[in-house]
Formats: sequence, structure tokens, C-alpha cells
Amino acid sequence: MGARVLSGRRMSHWIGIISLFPEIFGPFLNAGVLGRGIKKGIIGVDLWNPRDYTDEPRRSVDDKPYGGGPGMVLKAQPLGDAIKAAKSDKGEDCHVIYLSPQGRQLTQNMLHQFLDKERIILVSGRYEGVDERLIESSVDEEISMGDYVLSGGEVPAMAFLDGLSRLVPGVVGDDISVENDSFSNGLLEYPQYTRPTIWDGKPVPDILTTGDHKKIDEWRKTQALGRSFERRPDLFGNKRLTEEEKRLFEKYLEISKQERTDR
Ligand code: 4GX
Repeated sequence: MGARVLSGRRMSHWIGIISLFPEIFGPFLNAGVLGRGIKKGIIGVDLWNPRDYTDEPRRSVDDKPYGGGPGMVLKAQPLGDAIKAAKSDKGEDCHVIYLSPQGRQLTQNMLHQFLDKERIILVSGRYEGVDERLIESSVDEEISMGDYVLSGGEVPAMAFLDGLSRLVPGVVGDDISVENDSFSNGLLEYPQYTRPTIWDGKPVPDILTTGDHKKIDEWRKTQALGRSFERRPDLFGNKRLTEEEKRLFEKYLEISKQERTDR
């Protein structure tokens, strides 16, 4: 049976996780922003283990691939029945996501769009993947966390859950605006500093200790623009700059040109 983590009246979003290793999620679901969201009852999370749904005496969940080749493939039946169990508990309109390198790569924009779905089921695969017929019959879309290969979909499921839950209203404190985050404005964030003013011989940039908020704001915007331009030209190229941003970016280019000729 699915281990009920929490269900509450004010719950606005629910995520079901299908995984052969539900125990990996325990501490993760209790920690930090997500843990608080679950405890507050704003987010519900339940886990289902396909091993609990096998129709064989040996309870196997995997088998050799048809056509030969290395490794094992997750059988469609246990996974399919686990998804059915989750849906019969939570409703047929759950949006089912299979985490796999073959999916669309997750972005911050996509996370914002997934907020529209009140109930999502995340399917974590293992081995060489799952029987393709299960994906065709029971999965609405495949989502990837990036172009690298992991040993299972559990860490991608946690990444998805983490990124989504902090956008759910009421989960992150109102004082911390998630709109300020990297990518929400299509740029990387400015660098952060905290006490002491000198650490390891390195001072904090002077401007940040002046108390001149207009100057500080300009400096931060300039840093964000410069960093995005240098480190993520792909992001920067897609960004439409406001008039202020154009002005600050010109200034950034001038300063960095100056710094190069000084050296
Ligand atoms: N972003 N993995 C899926 C099983 C598998 C193997 C082959 C389909 C085809 C991953 C990622 C990821 C590991 C999850 C292999 N499924 N998931 N799993 N990168 O690497 O999402």
C-alpha cells in the first residue's frame, strides 16, 4: 500500500511517487521548505512501490529485454498497477510524468506551468528503462533533468518535487520572493555576501555596505546581466532587455573592457 505522508484540507497540490525505493524519499520529504509545506498541509505526497503490485509469486518487477542485450527492463504490469492504484485513490485526472533522459528537459518555465496541475504522478524507472507499452498506455509525458545518465529516476523525481513545491503559494515564506530567483527574469542571479566584511583577506564589494539602495540595486542588476552574458550566453541570447537593462549592460561591457586593457 502507498505510505500516506500527509493529506490535509488546505492541500492545493498533490504528488504521487512511484518508485522501487520509496525509503530514499523519507528524510527528503521531512527537510526544509518541502518538509514545511507537507507539514502545513499545503502539499501532499504519497509513495507507491511497484513491487507491492506484482502478480507473480516471486514478486519480480524486471525481466530480460526482448531481442536480447544487456541489463533488465521494468515490467509493464507492476508499474501499470501501481499507477492504477494511485489514480483510483486520487482521481483519474492525475498527470503522469515518466522521468527519463528521453524527455523534454525541465526548465523553470515548465515548473510554473506544472503548477496548473493539482495532481501529478512521478514515475521513477530503474535498469535500462521500462517496457515501452507502459509509457504509451499510462504516461502523459516524459521529462528529463539533463543530458546525463543516472541509475534511477528517484533523484530526478526529488528535483522535480523540490522545484515545484517551492513555487506552490504559501510554501516559501512571503518575505522571500520566488520571483527574484535565477531564471524567473531569464537571467542568473547576482552574487551574495554576508558577514564578516573581510573573510580570508577578501573584502565584500564596497557598494554593498554603503546603504545606497539605488546604487546597490543597479550594481546587482549589472552583475546579473554580466554573469548571464559570460556564463550562459544561451540564456542571455533569449532575453529581451528593458531600456534600463540595456543601459546597465552597456556599462558592464565598458567596465569589463576597461578591466581587460588595465591588465
Ligand atoms: N533525467 N534516469 C530513468 C531508466 C531509463 C533508462 C533508459 C528510460 C530509458 C534521468 C535523467 C535518468 C536514469 C531515469 C535511467 N528510462 N531521468 N532511468 N537524466 O538518468 O530524468
